[in-house]
Amino acid sequence: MSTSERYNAPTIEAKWRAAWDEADLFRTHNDDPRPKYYVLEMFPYPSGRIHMGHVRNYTMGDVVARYRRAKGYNVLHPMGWDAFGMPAENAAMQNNIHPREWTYANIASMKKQLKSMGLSLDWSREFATCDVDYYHQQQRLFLAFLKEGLVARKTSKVNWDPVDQTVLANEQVIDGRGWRSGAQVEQRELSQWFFKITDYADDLLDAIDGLDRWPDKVRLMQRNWIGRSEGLRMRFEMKSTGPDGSNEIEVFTTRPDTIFGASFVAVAAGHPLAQAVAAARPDVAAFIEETQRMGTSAVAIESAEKKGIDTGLRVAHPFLEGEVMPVYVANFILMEYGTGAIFGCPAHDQRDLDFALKYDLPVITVVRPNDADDTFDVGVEAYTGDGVLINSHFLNGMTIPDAKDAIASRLEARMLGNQPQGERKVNYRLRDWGISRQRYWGCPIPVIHCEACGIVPVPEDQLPVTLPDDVTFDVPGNPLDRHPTFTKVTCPTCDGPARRETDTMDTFVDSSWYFARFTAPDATDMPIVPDVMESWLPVDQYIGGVEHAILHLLYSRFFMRAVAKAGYGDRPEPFAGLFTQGMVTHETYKDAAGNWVFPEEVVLDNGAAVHAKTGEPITVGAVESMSKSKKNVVDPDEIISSYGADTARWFMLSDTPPERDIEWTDGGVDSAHRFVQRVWRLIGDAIGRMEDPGTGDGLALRKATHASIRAIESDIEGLGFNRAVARLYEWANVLQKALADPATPGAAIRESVDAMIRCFAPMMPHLAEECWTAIGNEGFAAAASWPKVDESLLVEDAVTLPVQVNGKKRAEITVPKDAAKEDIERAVLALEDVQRFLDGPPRRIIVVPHRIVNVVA
Ligand code: ANZ
Ligand code: ZN
Repeated sequence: MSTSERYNAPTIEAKWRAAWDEADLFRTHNDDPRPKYYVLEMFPYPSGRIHMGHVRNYTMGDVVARYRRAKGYNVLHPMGWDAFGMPAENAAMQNNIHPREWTYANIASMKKQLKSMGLSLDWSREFATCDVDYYHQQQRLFLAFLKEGLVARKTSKVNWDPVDQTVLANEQVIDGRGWRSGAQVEQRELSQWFFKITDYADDLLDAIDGLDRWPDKVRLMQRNWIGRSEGLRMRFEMKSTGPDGSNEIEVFTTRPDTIFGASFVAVAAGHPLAQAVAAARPDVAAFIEETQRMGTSAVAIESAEKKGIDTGLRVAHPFLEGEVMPVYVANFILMEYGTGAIFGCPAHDQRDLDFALKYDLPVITVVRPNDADDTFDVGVEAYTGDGVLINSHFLNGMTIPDAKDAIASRLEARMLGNQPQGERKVNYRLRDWGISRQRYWGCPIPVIHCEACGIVPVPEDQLPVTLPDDVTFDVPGNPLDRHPTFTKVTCPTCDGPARRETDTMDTFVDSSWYFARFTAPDATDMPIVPDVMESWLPVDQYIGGVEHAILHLLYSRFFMRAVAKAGYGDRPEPFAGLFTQGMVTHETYKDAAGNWVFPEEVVLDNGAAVHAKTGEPITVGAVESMSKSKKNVVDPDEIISSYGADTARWFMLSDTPPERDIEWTDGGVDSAHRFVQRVWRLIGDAIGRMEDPGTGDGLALRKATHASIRAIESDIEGLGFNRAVARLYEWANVLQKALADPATPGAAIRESVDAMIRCFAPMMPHLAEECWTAIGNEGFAAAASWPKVDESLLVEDAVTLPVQVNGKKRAEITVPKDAAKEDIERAVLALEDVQRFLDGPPRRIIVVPHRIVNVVA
């Protein structure tokens, strides 16, 4: 095919995808002797259609996969489906379609879409977590964990939605009501299954230090989630016996140094003492009810007004003879943390201060900043910084750590009743992982309840416990509960009648080991083949959304520790490298009536936005993450079928650093598409010149070629895709200039073109194949090696320019001496150190050749 024709992406792309499939190019073999590289993108939930977030995520992963393949690695790049979960059941309820049917139909259509992106995936390893084969193996893992003592059955308080008949997470309780049903949520005691992730709290925390290819923010989020705090458990003596018969209240504090600033004690609404007081005090009972209705999510607690009610009980101050403090029930104390009780020191804790101001409790400053004097007094803002103790008797003049130590030592040495009054204690915010869900569309928990024998694991030879097909969704609740035969079983131990567990597993369980299963997806006799898993893990590069920064990653880290304990291979850290990509954003549009309008329905009329059909004016709103509810979405299918996948991929990689949000604009897509066409023409022009002897040495072009290869490889390795893209624009300009010069020898042109195709192949793989064939190369560009850099050509011919933003030097950039202004501009804007100071496009860029670049933000 001649390159003088316009490049017809949709047709050409389909041809190459068929050719790759035909050649089975991306199938990975476990016994391949080359060094391994495992790149993985977080697998999608089969909602039905891919969105631009997927396109961005999978494009990045594909660039890495294709690059590493070219570098000689045996690359594992698999794909599957995170396929259990509520949406399938909702669809069943609303549309009367079986969750299985709905899910597999969605998988089929999304797979088609993913295929149209030209991703170099090993589809032979594909599975869905709702495949019986997968959840069978997951049941095996559950039983292995159970055997190892990593699973516990505990009763716990849960938020119960009486209409949907299901447990709700704290986040699903909004103003005391279920997020879906709107029903008043009840607190219920429920027996549930837990994975004992807290056994690994210290290990999970300590090992974060070793995750040096994870973003700092994610490591911090994990640390905070585990929330290790060193403190003191201390007991306050009550002045009179409580209605529950208690004579003391135990609190957990991380600031025992502030004890002389204590002015009250408070317990959680769920604390036994509060419950006992409520029995005789309707006002306390009403307060407790109100508090529990508010919901117990951290956000609800942080944002609610700090309120309490005096129980009338009093406790003695441990160091001030005769001093007593009131005991409150307060709405900001969590029952699930520490002991569910605190002492309040208003001067040094904002919540306590808000509370004290409301209820007129004393505020005694006991720590002053290092640079203040002893008259320091907090006003309406608690002082939580470093400092020196004041107003604190024997602690006066001490640092905070010394004072903490002094109080701990004294209380440890003093008896209250027959135990020391204080005990140093490490507390974790991390809770055991409750995995029970009262739902149908999940992995059945493989146990049986027998009156005589108790909990009996389903024997290995009776696995898998499969989900029955004949279920109904016409009434709320778990269909498994009311299934006539699923629940009725014979006890494997005593042969008596027994009942099958009807809870299914949290879908986070499914995604906690799929990356390990990809290494040997067809193993039927075990979930994970240890030596195969160990040969592939850790994943070298994991890419996904930051919304999974906590739970999914932490659960997976726990899981691999549990897997090791269960004897399935020792790779405690599943992800060596983690990258969290930014969102895809778009302008939002509203019509005169205030309804959201899709971008495709908006056209410009004399510069003003109007509705394409009705012509009525459209208000252009903020640029926000694409979301169905605001309709500011662009369908990947539309883009791919009209411009081709390479355009979509190129756009996703251009201009914006991958960790930042990228704004989807028509202009951006057009310019990506123009570049695809331009490369095609450029290669065509080059073909006509490749046999020319030329009169020059071609050295300038050769140097530019090799400098570009080196830059692009380091950009891709650092996941700086936008910088690699900028390099390719620059390179195309250099090549174009060289072509215009009749002195340039064909050999240098051939070298440059050949290398350029190899370098953009990871990003625009279809165009690469077409160009590859056009210049007469054999085989596939996708199977070609990365070009070798001739180091001797890398020296000189480059200048380093300082880059200023608003007059301040922020970066440096090295460019070819004869680089075009627009290339320098593009390269400068791609610099992270420049991006950081920009809030959108700059107002002006001034390039003074060979001297300096000035960006006006
Ligand atoms: C007295 C005190 C004085 C406190 C002071 C803080 C500042 P972290 O770091 O998160 O572990 N606390 C303890 N248990 C609680 C519960 N169940 N619900 C709500 N708050 C609770 O925080 C520990 C601190 O949080 C503890 O130290 C306690 O208040 C409070 F100037 O004790 B502190
Ligand atoms: Zn039995």
